Amino acid sequence: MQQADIGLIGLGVMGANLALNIADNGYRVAVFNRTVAKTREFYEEAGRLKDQIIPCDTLEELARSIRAPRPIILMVKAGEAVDEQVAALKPFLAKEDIIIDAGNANFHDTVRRLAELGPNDPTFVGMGVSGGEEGARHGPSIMVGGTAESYARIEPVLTAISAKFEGFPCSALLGPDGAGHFVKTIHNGIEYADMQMIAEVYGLLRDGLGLAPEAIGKIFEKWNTGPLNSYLIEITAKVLQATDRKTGKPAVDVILDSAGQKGTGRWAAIEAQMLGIPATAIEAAVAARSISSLVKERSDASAAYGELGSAKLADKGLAFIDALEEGLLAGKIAAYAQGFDVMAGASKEHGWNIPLATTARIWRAGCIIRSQFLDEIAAAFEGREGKNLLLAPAFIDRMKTGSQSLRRIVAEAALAGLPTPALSAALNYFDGYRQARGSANLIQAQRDFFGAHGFKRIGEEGDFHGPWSDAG
Ligand code: NBP
Repeated sequence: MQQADIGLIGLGVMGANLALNIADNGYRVAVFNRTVAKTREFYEEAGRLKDQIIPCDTLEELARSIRAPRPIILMVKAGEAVDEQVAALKPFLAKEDIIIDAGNANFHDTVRRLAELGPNDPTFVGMGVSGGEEGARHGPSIMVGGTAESYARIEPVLTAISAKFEGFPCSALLGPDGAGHFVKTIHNGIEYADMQMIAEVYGLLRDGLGLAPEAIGKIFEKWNTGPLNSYLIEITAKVLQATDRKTGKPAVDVILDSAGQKGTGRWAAIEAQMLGIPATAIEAAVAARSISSLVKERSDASAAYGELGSAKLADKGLAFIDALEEGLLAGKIAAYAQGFDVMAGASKEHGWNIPLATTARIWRAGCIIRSQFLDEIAAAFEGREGKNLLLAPAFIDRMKTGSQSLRRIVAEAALAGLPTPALSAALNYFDGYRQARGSANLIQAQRDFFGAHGFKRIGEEGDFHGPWSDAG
């Protein structure tokens, strides 16, 4: 039998769809799943693509079914499952083979896995994949970390299966070892912030303006034709206009207000903190999910405190809805500026050389945060890699007006007692970032007072101590 071009382990939601995508693009793919029955089921349901698929019951059979040197994609649960699969696979692989971990790995694990490989072990590539089930099947965004040689060998298949933005493939090598998984982590962090800000605006429209889901859905639908145009706004419009089959009520009204998280958003916030780079909108979004999970406590607190704000927005004019659109975009710009800054910082710290313009480019299609807006971000980073997005001329103009709307909606929401953690964080980041003289002079003085940490003086080199003992 003709051998496969590539192997894939893990036929869950993502793996099965990725395998079909590979087969659909004319490549022969050998597949293996821990639960063998799933492999058979997958193969039987592959329809016209069956000829391109080689189902394997063992890893040995999988290795034998792929033409050497073998590229093998791992699409299993992140964590121990990856270590187990790598260990189980190694005896059947050669030095020239490549194991590609396509799950949502923590980049520290990717770096460790690479370091653990011996001189005769296969190469390891850490590959972030975004786009969910649909993306995996018809074109995800693919963020690769590895050597240029490994990427050159897998590039044709990755280019073929990736999403395309105006013909441009959304797959790229973003740096060595953990760079691809790191970028995927930050992608997810930005996704958290984006989703949270959208949810906050929905909350203001629902609780502040008293609009029904369908009407809010129509507003998002309209926004999706403007500068906010994106996959997340598009699905939000659809979700808000969907009806629950069981009750006939709007679907969102029967869904518990408690959002889960698998950890990638939290990793993004942790990495930002570790690097000392502000990512407050991402952090706020992660914390908002944690607060959302406190269903019983929130209910108790609601009863204990009652309404402290007006609970309704004072400004109910149509202009306020326009301000929400512009403010949401401004919040989004600040959140993306943070995410890209974290990538620039990590790139420097780990010597990755992550190309930010390319990263924005491969997020324009296929992934969950895909949007036209990312095309503008890519253009903004062209020739000014590593600089904060808020200093890009095109974004300065936008933020000058957009921040005023963001300020207005955050202020109104605060007076109404309605939470906007991510939008507020974005606004405060923007205001802090553009303040030439902040208030940290006092922090320096306090630190020197209680810990003799010393401080820097304006316009003078060296460390100084304050006259605190004179102050009594
Ligand atoms: P699923 O839960 O649908 O599938 C998990 C797969 O991992 C199954 O094939 C399962 O095999 C296999 N597996 C597990 Br669980 N433990 C294993 C082990 N110890 N050894 C070997 N195989 C094991 O997950 P999924 O949604 O397809 O996600 C796969 C990866 O892709 C994860 O890292 C996830 O974070 C990432 N990801 C998911 C999405 C998404 O939208 N779902 C998007 C982007 C990335 P079994 O059939 O024997 O249980």
